[in-house]
Amino acid sequence: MDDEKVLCEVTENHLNTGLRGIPVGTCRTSFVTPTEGVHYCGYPIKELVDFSPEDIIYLLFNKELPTSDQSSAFKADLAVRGHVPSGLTNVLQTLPKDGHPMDWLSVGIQTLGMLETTDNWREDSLNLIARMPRLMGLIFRYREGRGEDIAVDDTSKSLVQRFVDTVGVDEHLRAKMERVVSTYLVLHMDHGGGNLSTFTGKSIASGKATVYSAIAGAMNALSGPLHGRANQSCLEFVLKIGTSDEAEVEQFVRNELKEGRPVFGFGHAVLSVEDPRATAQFAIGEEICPDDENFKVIRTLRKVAPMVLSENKKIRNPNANVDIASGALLYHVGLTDPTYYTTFFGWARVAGIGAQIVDERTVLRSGKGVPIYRPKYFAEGQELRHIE
Ligand code: HAX
Repeated sequence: MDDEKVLCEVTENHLNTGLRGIPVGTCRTSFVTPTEGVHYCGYPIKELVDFSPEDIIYLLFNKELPTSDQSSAFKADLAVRGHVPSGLTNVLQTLPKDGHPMDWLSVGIQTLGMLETTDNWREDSLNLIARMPRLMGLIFRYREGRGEDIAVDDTSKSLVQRFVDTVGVDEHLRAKMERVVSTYLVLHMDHGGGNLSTFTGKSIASGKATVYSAIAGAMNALSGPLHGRANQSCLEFVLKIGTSDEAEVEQFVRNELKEGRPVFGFGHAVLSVEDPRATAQFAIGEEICPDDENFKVIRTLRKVAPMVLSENKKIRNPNANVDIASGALLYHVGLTDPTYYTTFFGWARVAGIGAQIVDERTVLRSGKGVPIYRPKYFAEGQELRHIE
């Protein structure tokens, strides 16, 4: 006990600060550094951009990249697991069409759990990952009243192809949509252990609720405007700007700041440079849609906003973050309703959160698992009382 390393002196000032900076555990899947951003199992994200989502899921679960044979076998395994039980559609067709897609996602995941749970952490995580593309596509179809005309499952296809088949796409956009969604998934799969949705998911799982309940809860956490919904706000912000003229964009940014509103797509809690995930998405945009109107807006924003933001010394990082470009790319490939964007974030995170749940439940503490979460709260504004 005596030579145990002190990681953090907890003082009164730490109370009611959302556990900020308080060490709570270890994470085996990813970490974030100020200069290279997120790393998955040690690899900086910029080195992983061109891998398939399946290979990155393999990495998060096995802590090493697959060989070519392992990659094929894992893809085939996920494809076989991909069939969703038919009861799912009965539930989806009863949901309110104007409900937020994140609420549909959470209900969809919870429903999948009610229809089939194995109570094996890894099996359930992989089954859910395999069923996400179909669930995602069905959410679009049922929410938009296109439920009847649903493409059939083809178990030989990739995760992204199954989503694209289900949601439906103009054939001329198919290849671009597959590329954009595939990269989106890879870039968003994991982001350390302490972000709100991941922490929520692990916390629910620590009470031995099912993977489905834990991840449905994580999706609810992700749906907040301070967390995952920033990517929806970001594209709405880009649409509001509506010009790529440098002077007009600069004026717009200055005005947003003057009005006390955030300049979406810029700034980061950990990074001190442009997020490599933004850099990767800008590179794809320059390749597939350099003349797209929204892309032109974000290209100008990327040039102008850091200049304006850096005039304010309290802003630690004035550079582009991950949310700046994803909306413009999704919009370009035909996914034009920003209210869906956080569901893609959620879809990606199912892999990272699932892998972290498996680690916390079956690997950490020599396989015993992390006990049920129970941080300490002090009483405030309460005295000891008795009924007279
Ligand atoms: N626009 C306006 N103000 C900003 C800003 C921005 N882009 N970035 C930072 N600030 C402000 C902060 O609100 C904070 O103000 P107060 O002192 O009044 O609270 C001050 O500058 C210092 O902030 P910081 O220390 O540089 O950064 P934080 O860790 O507090 O915040 C945020 C990081 C990402 C929340 C912040 O940069 C922001 O609000 N950005 C705009 C919204 C956005 O793009 N969100 C998506 C984040 C994506 C992400 O992190 N993914 O992982």
